[in-house]
Amino acid sequence: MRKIATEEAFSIPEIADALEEVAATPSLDSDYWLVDAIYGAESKSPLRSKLLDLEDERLAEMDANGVSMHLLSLTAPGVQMFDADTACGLAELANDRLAEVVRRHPDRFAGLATFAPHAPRRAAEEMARAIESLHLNGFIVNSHTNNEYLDNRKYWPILEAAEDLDRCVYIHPRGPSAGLVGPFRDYGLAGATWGYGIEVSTHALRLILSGVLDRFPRLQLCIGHMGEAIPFWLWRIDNRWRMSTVPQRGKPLELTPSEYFKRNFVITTSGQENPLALDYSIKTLGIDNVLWAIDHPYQPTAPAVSFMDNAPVTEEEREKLYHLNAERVFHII
Ligand code: 1DF
Ligand code: MN
Repeated sequence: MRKIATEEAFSIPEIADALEEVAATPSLDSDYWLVDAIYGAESKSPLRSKLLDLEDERLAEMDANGVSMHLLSLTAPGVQMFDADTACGLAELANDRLAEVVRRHPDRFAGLATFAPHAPRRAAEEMARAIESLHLNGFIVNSHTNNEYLDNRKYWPILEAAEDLDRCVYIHPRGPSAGLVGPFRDYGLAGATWGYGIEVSTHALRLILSGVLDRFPRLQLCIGHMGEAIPFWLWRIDNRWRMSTVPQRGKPLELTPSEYFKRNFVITTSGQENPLALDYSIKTLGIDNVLWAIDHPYQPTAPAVSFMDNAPVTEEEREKLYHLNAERVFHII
């Protein structure tokens, strides 16, 4: 069975070096800890070289585990901690390199293009180039940029480009934004344990509740980690949205929150290998809305494969989870 993993991280030397510069100046940004741990001068983490490796150990590990393809994306926080000009240049470089490796291994790699949200017009141009000239498969964005979210009108050119190009935007985690991060600063909460999911689920709900999805009804979005807990919460979101003591603000919505979630979002299983959560998500969202992912190199490959090999689904459903849904959503041939 073809196995396409859909949240697989990579980097390029120029961006790793630029993040080493970021690590050299301690800051209050909630991604500083991660950047320092991976790219800091003192770092002994193997992650930097695993992120830079595409054609050696990565392909060998894919082969050893029967993984057909990585849908590659520039690792978090992408270019979103750099100033806008630097970010645009590095995004273009990363997309060029990504397209080259996909061209060398079209059956093993596909790619999500990156862009600099803080330069929205140039981002939209780069998005068009990434699809029309580089033939990449969609987009990745690492949640907030300078503590702002994509529902903000200044980012609408990005949403418009994704909708016009008919390509999905994967909203990947980064640490919580400045206004959200307070209580996450202790105990390592800002990372993947909890903060990443709260950051992305908040972002997704901003897109839903702002009415932006009435303006861009065909926008396709993807979130990882079994939907960042949103599937589990949908009933209550619908219920309280309708009846909340705290009034809804702004334009009335055309659909209920769960209807937007089912219409505009798909989820992946990155780093969530709980069969009950998978079963629940499939029953809540439908089998066509769930895609397999590993989250290489942050999660090991073998357990992600055995999780999906042993998932309590029919073989027809497993085909959808492992590759048919990814082929449809990300235009993978
Ligand atoms: C971690 C997790 C790092 C995920 C990631 O990229 C990442 C982590 C910097 O645990 O440090 O993509 N993740 O998606 O859960
Ligand atoms: Mn990830």
